[in-house]
Amino acid sequence: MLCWLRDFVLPPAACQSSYSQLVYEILFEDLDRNGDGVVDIMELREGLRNWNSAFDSDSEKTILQAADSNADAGLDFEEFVQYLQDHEKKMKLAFKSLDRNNDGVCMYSPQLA
Ligand SMILES: [Ca+2]
Ligand SMILES: [Ca+2]
Repeated sequence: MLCWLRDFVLPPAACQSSYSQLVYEILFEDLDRNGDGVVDIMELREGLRNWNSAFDSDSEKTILQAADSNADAGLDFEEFVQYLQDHEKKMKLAFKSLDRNNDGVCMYSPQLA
C-alpha cells in the first residue's frame, strides 16, 4: 500500500535519522486526512486498515491511548513520532508486511535490503 514511498524515500544511502523523520512526516500526513495537524481516532482507524488489514479493531484505541500524552483524544505530530520511536520494532514488523512483492524494500528497509 505504501510501497510507493520507496520511490521517494530511497536511496538507501540516505541518513537514517532524516530518513526516519521523512517517513514519519509522510505517515502522519497520510493519516491526517483532513489536514488539521491532528490524527483523531477515526483517521487512525482508517489509516491502520489501509496500511495493514492485520491491525485488529482495537488497535487504534490501543495506539491512541498509548500515544496521546496530553490526553486530548488526538495525536499531534510530536506524539505520533514519539509513539513510533517507542514502538519502532513493532511498527517495523507491521510495515514489513506491506512489502507485498517480498523484495525487502519498503518502509524502514534500506538497512535490510
Ligand atoms: Ca485530522
Ligand atoms: Ca494529543
